[in-house]
Amino acid sequence: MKFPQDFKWGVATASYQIEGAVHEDGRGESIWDRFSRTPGKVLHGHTGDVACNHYHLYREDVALMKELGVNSYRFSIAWPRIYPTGKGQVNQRGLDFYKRLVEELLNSGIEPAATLYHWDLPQALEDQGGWLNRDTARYFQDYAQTMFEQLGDAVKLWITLNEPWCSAYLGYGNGVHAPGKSDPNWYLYAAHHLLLAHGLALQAFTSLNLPGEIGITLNLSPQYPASDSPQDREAARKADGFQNRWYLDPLFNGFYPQDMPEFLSVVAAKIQPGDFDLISGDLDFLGINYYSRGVVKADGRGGYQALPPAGPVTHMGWEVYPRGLYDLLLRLHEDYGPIPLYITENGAAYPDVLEQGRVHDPERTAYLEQHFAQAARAIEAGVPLKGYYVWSLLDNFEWAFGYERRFGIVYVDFETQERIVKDSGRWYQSFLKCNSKCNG
Ligand code: IFM
Repeated sequence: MKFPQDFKWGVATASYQIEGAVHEDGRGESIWDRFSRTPGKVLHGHTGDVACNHYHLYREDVALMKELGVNSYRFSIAWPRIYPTGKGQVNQRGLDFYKRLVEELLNSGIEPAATLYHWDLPQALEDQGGWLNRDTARYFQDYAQTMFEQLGDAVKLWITLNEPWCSAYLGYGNGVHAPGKSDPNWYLYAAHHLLLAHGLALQAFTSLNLPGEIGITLNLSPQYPASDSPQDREAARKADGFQNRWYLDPLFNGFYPQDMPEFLSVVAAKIQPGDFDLISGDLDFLGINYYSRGVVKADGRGGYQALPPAGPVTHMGWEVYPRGLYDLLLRLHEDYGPIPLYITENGAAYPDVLEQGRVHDPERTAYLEQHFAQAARAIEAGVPLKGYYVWSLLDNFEWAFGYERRFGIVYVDFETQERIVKDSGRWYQSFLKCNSKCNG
């Protein structure tokens, strides 16, 4: 596998999934604190109260990254640590945590890549409507501006939002995620305000003339027709519109997909003049979270139906389909490029067990190796792929599944907080060593 010399190889995490320390140093309540404490919302009633205790163990975790040999680390900043109620007075102690983390990374030769929003909205803003309220986008711009001013010299890679589809659809469309609201119209309103928040953050970044780069991360999944019939192809087009184009088109073209009239008529109520100029502001890169594909067929009523996975699946029930990554990268390059691309997440959950101090996870190693190979093929085909972040460094709080789904290349014993590098982590380590020898 050939990768460019300056390729970023990293691991990724997110604040609520690993930090714990939810009551410390003035952090405010987030929607995930509230949601995870609501009975029946998270498997086994798990919460992020302690998670991986990364807030206290971040030095050890950075040392682990150094040992693995990654050159970049994608983490997210918890908005309620910076602004406990989402706005107003900055909480210096919260800010200091990220300054310490960034310093530790830089001293270890690891480049920080910061995501501003990975789903932990301050609960106080949710109490005023959350992402259904247009003002939230303005508060996000203020928070983003604070972070750019405070960390803009040290952090050179910024991601505004992680997976707005999830925040909007799972949070406001079907209620599986915080804040647990469910209404199809609310989904579209929330998505529009999230995109607007992204655009406003981009505007703040540009106005500061900072040295770094800024982008957004989308969870993208190629949608294949179950057959070659015109009906199934049309079904795949619709699924692609819902999953992918509803975000890609406004970001790159400045308008929502015109072939989705039923969505357009709903969202129209929330669009104001100038919104698309902000949303389609110049991106330095696009971040892609790729886990699996979809295969769909026509449902006979003008809609589509997803087929069950045809191949092997991970513990999440997601089909392992490495070829989908190649197809996706080429498609993005053709339809929306040229734009530098990063794989900001890719990885797999398996029901790992600790046996005599080791975790043998050959499926995860195979998953990563096969996906790396598809990324290398895409680069060979001319796609400007600049980096790859494995999800995740640590086993962590997998949202509605609590701690039951393990994505880490490092095993976490949640009783003792001991970290044990899995076989897949060792494999990644030797891949990186070999890669820097062969391509460095
Ligand atoms: O754990 C999540 C992450 O927070 C966002 N992307 C998908 C991962 C696995 O579900």
